[in-house]
Amino acid sequence: MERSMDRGTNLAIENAKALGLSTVWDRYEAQLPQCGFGETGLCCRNCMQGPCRISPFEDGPQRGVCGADADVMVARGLMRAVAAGTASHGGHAKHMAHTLLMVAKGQTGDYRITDTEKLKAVAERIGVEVNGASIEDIARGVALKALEEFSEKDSPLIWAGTTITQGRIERFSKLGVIPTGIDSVVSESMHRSTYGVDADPVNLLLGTIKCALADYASCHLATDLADILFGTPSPVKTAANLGVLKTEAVNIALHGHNPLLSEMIVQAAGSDDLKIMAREAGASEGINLVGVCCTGNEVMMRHGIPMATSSVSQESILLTGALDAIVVDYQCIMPALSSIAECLHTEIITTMPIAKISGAMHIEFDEAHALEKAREIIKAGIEAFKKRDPSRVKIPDISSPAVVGFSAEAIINALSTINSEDPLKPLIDNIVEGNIYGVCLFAGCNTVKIPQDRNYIAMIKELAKRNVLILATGCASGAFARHGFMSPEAVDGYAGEGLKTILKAIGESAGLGGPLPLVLHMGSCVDNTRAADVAVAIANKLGTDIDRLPVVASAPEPVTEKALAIGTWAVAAGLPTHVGVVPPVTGSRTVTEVLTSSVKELLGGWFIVEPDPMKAVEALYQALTERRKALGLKL
Ligand code: BF8
Repeated sequence: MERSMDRGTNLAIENAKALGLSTVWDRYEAQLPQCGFGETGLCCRNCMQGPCRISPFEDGPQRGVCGADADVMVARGLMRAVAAGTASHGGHAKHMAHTLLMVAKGQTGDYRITDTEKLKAVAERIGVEVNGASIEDIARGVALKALEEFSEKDSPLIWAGTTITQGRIERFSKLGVIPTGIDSVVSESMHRSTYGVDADPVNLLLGTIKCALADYASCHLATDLADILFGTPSPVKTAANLGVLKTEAVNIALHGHNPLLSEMIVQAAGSDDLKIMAREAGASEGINLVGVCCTGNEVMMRHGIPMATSSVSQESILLTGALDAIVVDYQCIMPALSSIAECLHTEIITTMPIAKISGAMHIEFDEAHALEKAREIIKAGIEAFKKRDPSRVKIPDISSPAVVGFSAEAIINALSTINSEDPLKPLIDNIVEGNIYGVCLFAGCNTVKIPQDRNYIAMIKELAKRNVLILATGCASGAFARHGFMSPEAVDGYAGEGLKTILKAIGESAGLGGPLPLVLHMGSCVDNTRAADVAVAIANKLGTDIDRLPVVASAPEPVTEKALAIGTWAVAAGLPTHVGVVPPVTGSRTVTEVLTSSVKELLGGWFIVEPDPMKAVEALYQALTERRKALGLKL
């Protein structure tokens, strides 16, 4: 099977072969055929009487040792996956909240409140007194409220309750799925899915939705606090693909998720003494930072740091032989990086006590001395540069220009240049008229199970041609950026006439000197909530709910438990949500039926499971058409 649609990645794979190194694709092939029980969710290791497997054939065992049937087994497995995803986003959000509190208390001099307007807006939204209060007091109030979100309270999560429509709140209340604590719902999910607790698949699925709503709150919280600390993104020009590495520079990749680390490295890399140190080491172009995965998205949209690669192809950046250090925090970091680095000069630098990798250098990050730690990391990169073997350097000369950084605020700002009184009006009018047939949010990862980027490329070409406005986050952004879809130039090549006209009109009126890019980059995976904010604003303005809007979501190449959590809250938010890889649920007819069909009655959204990208486009387009018809919009 073809491994990637990306030339840069394929060249790096060839380098791996030449060096006798294996990559994610080789390891995947070594695993084939993968276990059919695991693939369908029919394997349980929740107790030591197992592992149990349920036979897909009638004459085999239909229950595990405890008596759990296929439905219970699959529903419990899904709940645990969503809980793991929620724990990850929750951990990220909590880390931000602790740091904001440190800033408010003056316990760290390296972070500061960058966006005071956003701080005040969030404070007002969540009920923290703003009038007459100092910035530090407001920050303290916001941080404390944020930290309260994690344990069990007697009221709904504020970051969910204050950011969604009234209609959603009513639906969720009716179903009893409103979460009252982020960590507590993760803990509840682990409890109810353990041996001998919840054995009703539908009840388990409702619990899974409750957990996913806590995931939504964590993501929103993480985004809000990142904007407060580091600034709300606005459009910035950058580039993507392996060609952003430089032969004559110390190349340091920022990989992982939380901008608390990557922002400090960006700041430290600007210091003159470190730049001089890099030059003295022989790097005439100084220090070159590049991004990988979601923290790459964070620094790309705030500083224009180029994106080298993402998720499934993360090894490729080492295989160029030109990467001197890769600094990581947590999530989506392949342990394999360390074995590749063993054969090259690259320093893998772990920074978090919960995320060490054998063989890697560990420089423990500490928010109280963040800049000092960041400088230490950069110095380690400079030292590694000295060991680089120039004969091994093979940087593919491939990169695409991109314009990124479309936060909800940036979109509203751009729209307000057309109508300052009522910024959403031009967007809504164009949706009504059909210039924009609908909106599709692309999110999620790249998977080894699909030639990298294949689904993204196929789907965007078709949807853009049909005038669907495309938003993207996470590794979906990486895919589009690599292939040039995040550039204004792509508009002429791929957008349908209606979409082209509106992207040009907004881009020019907003002073971008050309159209908006074909894909609006909204950030990292936690930033999926930025897209939700836009949908909520439109729904509220129209006095309707999200499940009636012509808005859909797609994760065409999903991988992680986090992606499952996000997909589940997208469905709960009312969005028809496509996944291009079959999740491990097909062993249960009940679970599959609920998620792909009957959940529609309850929440308005549903999962569209479709590995074929063109069929997925048809299904999403049909969902948009149904909603346009129901609203009486032009077809
Ligand atoms: O949180 S898209 S592979 S990097 S999980 Fe991971 Fe998937 Fe990429 Fe960001 Ni999101």
